[in-house]
Amino acid sequence: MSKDLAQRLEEYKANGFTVFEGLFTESQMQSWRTKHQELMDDYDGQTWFGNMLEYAPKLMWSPVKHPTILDFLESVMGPFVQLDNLTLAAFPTVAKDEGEGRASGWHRDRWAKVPQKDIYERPTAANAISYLQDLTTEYGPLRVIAGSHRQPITIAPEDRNKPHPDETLLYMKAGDVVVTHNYLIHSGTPNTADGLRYFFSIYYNSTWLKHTDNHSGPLTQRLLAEARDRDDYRLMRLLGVDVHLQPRCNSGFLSPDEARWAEWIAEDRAAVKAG
Ligand SMILES: O=C(O)CCC(=O)C(=O)O
Repeated sequence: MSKDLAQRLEEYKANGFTVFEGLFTESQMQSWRTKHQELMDDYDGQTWFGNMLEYAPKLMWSPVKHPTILDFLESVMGPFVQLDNLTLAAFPTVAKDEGEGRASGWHRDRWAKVPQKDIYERPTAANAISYLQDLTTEYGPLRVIAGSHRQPITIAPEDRNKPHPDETLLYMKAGDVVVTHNYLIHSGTPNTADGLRYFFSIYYNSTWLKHTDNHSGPLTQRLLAEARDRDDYRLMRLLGVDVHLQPRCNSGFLSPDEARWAEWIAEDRAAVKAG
């Protein structure tokens, strides 16, 4: 494991998130904004779109299989990473007196639970979130409660839209990607800027869970067939096919998990056919 990856892992275990700066390019982001505009036009102003891989495989496959994200996630979750859902959304502007000084809504993410005290567990899911504009005060920072992925913190319903005393505000730049642990408590901030606040979420979960997006569409299946042709098990897993699941999930568990994962990751890499 490279030093950088090991440091990130440590940071992620301690805080429940890590930020990769500048992972997506302006031209990628422009193509995603354009696609979002087309979808909004086609679907009566709808602003929230899941299943984006099927809607736009040519634009979306490259961020979903981004090696930096996948290498990190495999170090965190083991080689058991699938795409749960791919969401491109835009939060419209709200009036300043409605939005200022508020959180959009504190929550943990899909497939989480309230953690036990002081215990780090590997995530069952992880969100790779990016924004297609800089998050200024007006566009609304991401709020996180660092360390809440390993504390049984709860928030009363009446406080779920209020700033939290232990929050950290992340003013991410366009193209930065924050990878969060699904037990991490976080919230957006209402958008009081002039333009749409674009939110792009690549949500991964463990291959033994169900996935939320439908990976059976013809365009997604084409990506799966290409991965199969090359014996690219990592890319097949993303799309819901984990041919090693049974032996790897019944390995006896007498060697350290991370050492076993590293062996399996190396085996998967060696199996990929050039092409
Ligand atoms: O709006 C944001 O910045 C975060 C949104 C979010 O966490 C979510 O929709 O799960």
